[in-house]
Amino acid sequence: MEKAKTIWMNGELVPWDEAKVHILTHTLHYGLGVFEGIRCYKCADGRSGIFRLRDHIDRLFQSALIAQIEIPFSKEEIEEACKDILRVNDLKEAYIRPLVFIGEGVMGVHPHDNPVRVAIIAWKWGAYLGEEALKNGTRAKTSSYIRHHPNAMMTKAKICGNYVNSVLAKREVTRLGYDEAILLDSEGYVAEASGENIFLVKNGIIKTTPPTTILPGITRDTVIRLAKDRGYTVIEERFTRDELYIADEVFLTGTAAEVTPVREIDDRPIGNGKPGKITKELQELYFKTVKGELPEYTHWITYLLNL
Ligand code: PPE
Repeated sequence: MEKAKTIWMNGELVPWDEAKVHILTHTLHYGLGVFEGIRCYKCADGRSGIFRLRDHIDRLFQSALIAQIEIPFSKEEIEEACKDILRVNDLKEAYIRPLVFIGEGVMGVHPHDNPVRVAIIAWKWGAYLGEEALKNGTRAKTSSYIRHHPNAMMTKAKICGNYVNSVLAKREVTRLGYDEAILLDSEGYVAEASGENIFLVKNGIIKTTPPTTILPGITRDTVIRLAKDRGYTVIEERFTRDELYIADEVFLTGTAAEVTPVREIDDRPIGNGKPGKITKELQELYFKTVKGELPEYTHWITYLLNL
């Protein structure tokens, strides 16, 4: 990982190597913290633009509300800090990771009044599943781990501890030689991938899982909008793993993964085993959107000055 110069920690800029926490940090022991993942792209006109910044910050605060963590900064302050961290590190294109965690103090599952801390880190992050996957599609496998039941872990919040489930699933399938894990919900329906939402295309109709046991992805929302604006029918409905096997196309969406085609699931080729037509169209539209090439969607971009 390429280090940047500084990290924003609780309102201050700290050199990368000095951005440390105490070993009694509550979140480190028990996993209750929340985070976001945001991308900034170098846009067509040369300016840098953060994609859907306000929506990500809104979700950060929603995650905190669900997790009952009070963020000691306003949304505006966090937004400004996201912009600052790019500016001071001279990053024109980057992934931004705001992290809200419960600091040192008492141990035990009840954090009492341990301080809430906020860090914002930015670094260069290329294609999440690799350039090859973006172009030719990824190979996925259904994991033996299921996605959380919302009465155990609430998936609408991007809670640190929720990701134990993702790590286990991802490790399981990558050890078997696959690239990405698909997780079913507790009733056996498809939920999402370890760090992405999932879509299928059948006979020209686009389907994705409803926002029940998934993280309601901002990329998912973007792709639904783009598809609907192009006249496609998009259905949010539960489906089973075998519906994926017989789909014409399958793709994953996420800030990190962007729009990644899936060419194989559980050793079955999807369609002809190559990225599908609609997937490619939506992927292209997505990249044009985040790079500010489509005027109708530039309201989603926060352009940075002085870069
Ligand atoms: N589901 C999960 C479980 C998930 O982690 C992500 C994002 C999504 C869906 C898509 O959400 P959105 O980014 O708003 O479209 N995963 C983030 C973290 C990946 C990581 O390995 O870290 C991301 O893409 O930033």
